Amino acid sequence: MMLEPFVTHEPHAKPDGDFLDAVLHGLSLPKKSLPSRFLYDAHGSNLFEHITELPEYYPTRTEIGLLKSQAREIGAALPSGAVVVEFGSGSSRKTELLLAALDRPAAYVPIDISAAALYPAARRIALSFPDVDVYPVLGGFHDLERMRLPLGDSRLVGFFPGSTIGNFSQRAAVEFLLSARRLLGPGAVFLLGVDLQKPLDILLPAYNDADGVTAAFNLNLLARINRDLEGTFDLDAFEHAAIYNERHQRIEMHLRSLAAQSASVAGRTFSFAAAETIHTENSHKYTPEGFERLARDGGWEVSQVFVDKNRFFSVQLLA
Ligand code: AVJ
Repeated sequence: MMLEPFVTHEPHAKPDGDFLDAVLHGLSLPKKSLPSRFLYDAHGSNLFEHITELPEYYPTRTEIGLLKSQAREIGAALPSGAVVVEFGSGSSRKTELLLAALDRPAAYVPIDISAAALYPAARRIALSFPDVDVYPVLGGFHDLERMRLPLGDSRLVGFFPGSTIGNFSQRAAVEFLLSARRLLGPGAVFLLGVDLQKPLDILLPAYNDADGVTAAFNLNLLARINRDLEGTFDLDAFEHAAIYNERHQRIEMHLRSLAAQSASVAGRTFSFAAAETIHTENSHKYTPEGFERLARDGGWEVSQVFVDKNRFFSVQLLA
């Protein structure tokens, strides 16, 4: 379709200049950790796409199943002529399902930090939904505060699928919800994918798949450090570990050192004891009550919850 409706905003997004700072900082902490957003370089994003197709990884297919099978109910709960604002839109794969469920959606505002993901996906949506105006916005979650939507409308529908909110700490999740509230305004609603607590025999294999794709995804972070930051990590000397932290009700991904060793990054050396880990990701699992509290702390009220028949995953409508 035409590119006329595309409005490109000044990119607030920092390039990967902060990768080095984050790695030097994270490896200097008494408990080593690295921010999970760095897992998603081009190679990591491909590996994650592969993860979403694994038999053990239930979240993506369950959420897509929900958006399809309950499309009528979801559509009925949302305003007609909606303006959909998606946070971290990536490939916008689930967006088509939401737009198809809505009554005459007016506009789509995908927000993503990766221009390479944002613009092709925005163009694809514009082509498949000729009546929807598409306004891609290049930016990250930290830019939300400074963003201004060019729409000033009361039919705003925020969209944040994938249970990405589960990767945030409690505090970051509350701050994100408050920012989204400020950006979208008091009349808006917000549709989020939220992963639910479930037995460990389902949960653990989802993050420890038999083919080792999740292991490759996790270890790619060290490969990326070697590639981009003159790192000297021996990839065979670390293993992927995913554990359930009962106290924090979350899956944690770690990279565990198989021996006492050291590795350097941009000329700085870090030592690792045998079995010491680098914490690389959290994926919180919620109870409906727990998420309700979180939403309230973030300035929203849960108005409707859509779940699959196994109660593995939820799509939550906040108002
Ligand atoms: C895309 C961040 C929601 O936490 O389940 C998948 C990322 N990490 N396997 C998740 C992930 C390991 C995924 N999120």
